[in-house]
Amino acid sequence: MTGDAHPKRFLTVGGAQLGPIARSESREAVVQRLLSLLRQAADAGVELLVFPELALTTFFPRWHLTDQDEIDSFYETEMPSPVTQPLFDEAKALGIGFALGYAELVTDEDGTVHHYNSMVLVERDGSKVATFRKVHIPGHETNEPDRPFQHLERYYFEPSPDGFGVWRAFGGLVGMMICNDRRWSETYRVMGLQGVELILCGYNTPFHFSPDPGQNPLQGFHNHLVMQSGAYQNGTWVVGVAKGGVEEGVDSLAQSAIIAPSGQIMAQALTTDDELIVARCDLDWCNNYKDTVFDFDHYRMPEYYGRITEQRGVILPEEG
Ligand code: ING
Repeated sequence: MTGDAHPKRFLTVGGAQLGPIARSESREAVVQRLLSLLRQAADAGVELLVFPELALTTFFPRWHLTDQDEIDSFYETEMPSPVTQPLFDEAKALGIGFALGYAELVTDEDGTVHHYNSMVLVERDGSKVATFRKVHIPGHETNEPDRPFQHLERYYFEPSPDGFGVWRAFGGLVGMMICNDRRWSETYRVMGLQGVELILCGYNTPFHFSPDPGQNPLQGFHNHLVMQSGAYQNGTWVVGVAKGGVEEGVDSLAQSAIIAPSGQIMAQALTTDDELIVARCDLDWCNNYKDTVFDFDHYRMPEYYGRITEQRGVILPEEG
């Protein structure tokens, strides 16, 4: 048979899972770990490598810090900076694109300072595709000393001003989400309605969930449940990459995974440390779902979905 008139769009994707980053660990030392994973990825033929959320420092929202200089020390004011430039340089030299989660401090034109939980996407030629900012900010706003550790993301970060985008890159349609975003079905659908074929996600997920510790043993199940369902219901690949292990005394979920549009897990981390996972992603496989069971234009009924955008919380039915 002659060559296929429409060659399949394969993209070899890597997840660069990180083990713990100590509070005292320098960015230089962390960048060396990222470079090691990048080189492993190059040897494995990876074209796009995904790093976790807040991949340059320890997960500092676990503490209630009050010294502004110390707080600001966890944010990046430029990306790349002299410290992260080596990662950008080596990735470009190797022809590997990457997504990197970091705490972003940005000052806008009128001098307002913003603090975002961000992820930058860089193409294989070293060009910046986009910077995504986390939309769903979990945890709490003020110190709760009764907790074994804090989860003060709502004290340290403001939500994205942009929402969820999808970009033409890596020969396909690529979107991003960060950690808690992955738990909300709207995250996937908003990108699904833009035709997304590959969603990149980083996460830091402590096993202990103070509001309901009964969920603790289910963290791994919930992690894969939401990403597998989001992938299947929108016919997209999903790459979820952890910073896991016991970081500053807090045991955090690893189990990074690369998930196919069918919802099947194609690759999964075995350890709770720095570990590369790889999958050869057939981006055209997305259409097996987008053109059939989830043919949105043919089957969706948005006339009945109004509550999803009109309401934030629950409105109960009238009392009988
Ligand atoms: N971490 C957690 C996450 O969504 C969390 C917060 C944990 C929420 C467990 C609910 C249950 O995975 C971040 N960084 O969002």
